[in-house]
Amino acid sequence: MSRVIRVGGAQLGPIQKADSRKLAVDRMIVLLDKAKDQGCELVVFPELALTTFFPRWNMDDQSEIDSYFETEMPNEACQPLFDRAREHGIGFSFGYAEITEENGERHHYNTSILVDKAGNIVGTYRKTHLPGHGVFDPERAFQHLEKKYFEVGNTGFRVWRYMDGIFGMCICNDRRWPETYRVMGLQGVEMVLLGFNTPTANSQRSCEAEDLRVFHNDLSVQSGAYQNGTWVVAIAKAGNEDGHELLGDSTIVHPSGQVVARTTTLDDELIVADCDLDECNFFKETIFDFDRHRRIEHYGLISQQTGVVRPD
Ligand code: ING
Repeated sequence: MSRVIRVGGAQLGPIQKADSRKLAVDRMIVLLDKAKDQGCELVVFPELALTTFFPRWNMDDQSEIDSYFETEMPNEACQPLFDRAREHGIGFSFGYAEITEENGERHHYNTSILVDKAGNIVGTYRKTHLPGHGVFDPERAFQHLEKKYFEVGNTGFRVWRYMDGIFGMCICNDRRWPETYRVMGLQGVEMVLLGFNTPTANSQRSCEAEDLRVFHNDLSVQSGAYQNGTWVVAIAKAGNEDGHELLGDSTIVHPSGQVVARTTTLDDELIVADCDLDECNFFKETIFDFDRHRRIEHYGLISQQTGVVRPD
């Protein structure tokens, strides 16, 4: 038996600070139509897909900061995307900046949602690993203020039964941390959907070459896929946003760790792959049969200790 899903990775090119959400959604709909034409059932969009990557800008006025966030989903700007996806019978995921009220308090998260073919939001994930810094850093070539604008997510790494499989989500920097995939792997995840906005330059090491960024991007998602016997769909917002370059290199990765599809531009670009969820089984039942091979009695430090404690 095979459980093949034709998956589309919908990379977005740059979104400028001055661009409207409508422009972003219109571009997403064009990619959705292309995905329909190619028979896709599921489309994965990037992190913060509705706006520019605003954590690169230092802002102190909360109303200016909040202007990049959505207070409800779907909302007027996004409804056309939900409508077109439902017309096409396509499920999708995308990332956005979320303001939510919890116990009378407003919270700000870097969020991704999973939407089914009928247009229902079946899963919400809020970014756990927030990279960068929480206050303006004059030493950096450019800012990366995710710790200033977002709270650490309160969902953890969940999975959902969806489209005949077990699906999970994470966001951008999460993909660099093995714990991200392992927690989902321990829940049987068969496809991890993630978006990213990754600067091609290292704000703290200007000499770092772009190909090292590509290498680290591939290394992170390929190892996550292989070590947990899961597909990984990792989709960028790419290109030059107001003078700041974002990495492309969107990929669809097989449970073997092999890349089966990769973008070649820094613009709106759809990659497509037929992903058989049953391809996960061999890896989950042999080399990464967690129940047979893992030795949790030796893993305690991973969840008991945050930073490094060196021997005297
Ligand atoms: N962006 C980057 C990412 O993790 C980063 C931040 C880049 C951290 C390179 C470390 C090295 O891909 C987001 N949005 O997390």
